[in-house]
Amino acid sequence: ELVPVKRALLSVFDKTGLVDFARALADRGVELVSTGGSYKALKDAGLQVLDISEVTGFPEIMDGRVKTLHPNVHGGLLAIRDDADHQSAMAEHGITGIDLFCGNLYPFEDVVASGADYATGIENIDIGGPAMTRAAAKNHAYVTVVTDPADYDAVIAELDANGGQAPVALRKKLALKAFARTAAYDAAVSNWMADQLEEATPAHRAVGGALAEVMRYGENPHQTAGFYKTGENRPGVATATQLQGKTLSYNNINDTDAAFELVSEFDPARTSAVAIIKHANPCGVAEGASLKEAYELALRCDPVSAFGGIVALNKTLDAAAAEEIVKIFTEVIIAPDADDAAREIIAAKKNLRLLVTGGLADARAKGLFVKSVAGGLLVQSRDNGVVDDLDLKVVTKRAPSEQELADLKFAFRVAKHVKSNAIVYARNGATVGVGAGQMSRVDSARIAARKALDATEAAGLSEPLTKGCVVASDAFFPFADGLLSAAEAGATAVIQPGGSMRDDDVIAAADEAGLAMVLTGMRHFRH
Ligand code: 93A
Repeated sequence: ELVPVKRALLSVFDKTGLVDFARALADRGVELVSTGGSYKALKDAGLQVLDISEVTGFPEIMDGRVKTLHPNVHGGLLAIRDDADHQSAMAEHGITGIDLFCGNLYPFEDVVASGADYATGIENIDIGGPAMTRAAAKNHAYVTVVTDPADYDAVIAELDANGGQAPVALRKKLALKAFARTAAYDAAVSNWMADQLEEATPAHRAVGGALAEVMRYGENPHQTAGFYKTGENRPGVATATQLQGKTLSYNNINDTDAAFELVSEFDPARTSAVAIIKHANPCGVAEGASLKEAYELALRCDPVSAFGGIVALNKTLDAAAAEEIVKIFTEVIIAPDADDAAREIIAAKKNLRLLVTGGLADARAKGLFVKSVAGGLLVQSRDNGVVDDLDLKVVTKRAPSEQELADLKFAFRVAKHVKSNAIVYARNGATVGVGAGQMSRVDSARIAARKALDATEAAGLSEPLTKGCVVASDAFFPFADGLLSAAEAGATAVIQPGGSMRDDDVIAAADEAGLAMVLTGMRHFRH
């Protein structure tokens, strides 16, 4: 159950805490072995340490590509200590057992996220590190593998609590963490390689990731759940830093992702934008001259649903917006960053989670979307279609005005993120009614109109918010009815993919109602 730790091999890229950890090991009589840069750091700190080349009897070659890939290293990590054959192999070849491996890898994910070129990406694929990590993790019956500086103190504490020996529970737990790390690392390498290929398809990509967190429960309390991270270093809910608040639940993560992906569609150089999400659907999205204004307009769309929602912003959260947001109960705020004044305002709400991502998601990024079905996984490429890139065709007698066109694009951008059937009413860069997730498009249109009336009433306006609004549909109108119900509500312009057998009828009905209609040629189903 307990194994002594006599020799440790340390080979880390991230040298955080290395010297203190190594010193603590040395103080407990552990012999230290280390590689190039790590060796130097330890030597400089005055520790007694053996260079890896003295273990391998081989110099570091090929710019460091081969420094630890040697039987003396891997034999020392993999030997079954109480197996006679393994013992004699060690004796015959002069292999000394390595009882603790401390390593972290070349920062491949960070390097490719910073836009490194192909050759730099390739050079940052660590080979020796994962090999040692996996060897040590496989042989956790005898070896302790430490892959995270955050665990250094706990490892020393465990050794002290067990007379300098490593307990089996610790070794197992750390081995699991080590395999999760190498799995995520290889997934990141695989996904980056796939991104480099023009024709990347799911077949080229690593599906899945490493378990990063076990959650209290899933979508419902009787379901178990975990958060798996692919290791892709893109701004979003999986890589965000949580500055405060309770831990995120399964539903929080799902909704926060939907919120941030949506708000990331709005270029911060052009506009301030806010999305409020409930149950993965937007209940209000708006652009504004400031985040505060955008938030107020987004909230106006459906103030009842916004209660307990998720708020995503496309720019650094400022105090003015923060002050508005904390006025009602909100579960999560996610933004590229938050300034000090805003952080202070949010800090007064202890439970409110604040996440910062360091940037926006790239709406055009390739990626995978995975969904499970009984006995299988459905995998498709991410919906990275952006309305700005589409060839919009005016099909009605009347062309949309400039303001209508801006609103049409806005509405279609939002509709992409609404569960099908999606109908979005928008006016002056703000949603005024969202119809989501209905089995018939005409029902979604009616619900959107109904919600716009509610919002009008809640805002105490005399003129309906739908007057002069535009309408977006995520897929074609199969009949004119949905479109006419939108016109009846006050819409003057329509954006939809087109492609129905009855497009001609729908266009004729639009003309008759004096609507301007634009076809995108791209559908945004989201089921
Ligand atoms: O280039 S490698 O794949 N070849 C190796 O043999 C090797 N051994 C350790 N990279 C290798 N490493 C990595 O070097 C470790 O995973 C760690 O990230 C880094 C430590 O190097 P140094 O101690 O010289 O700073």
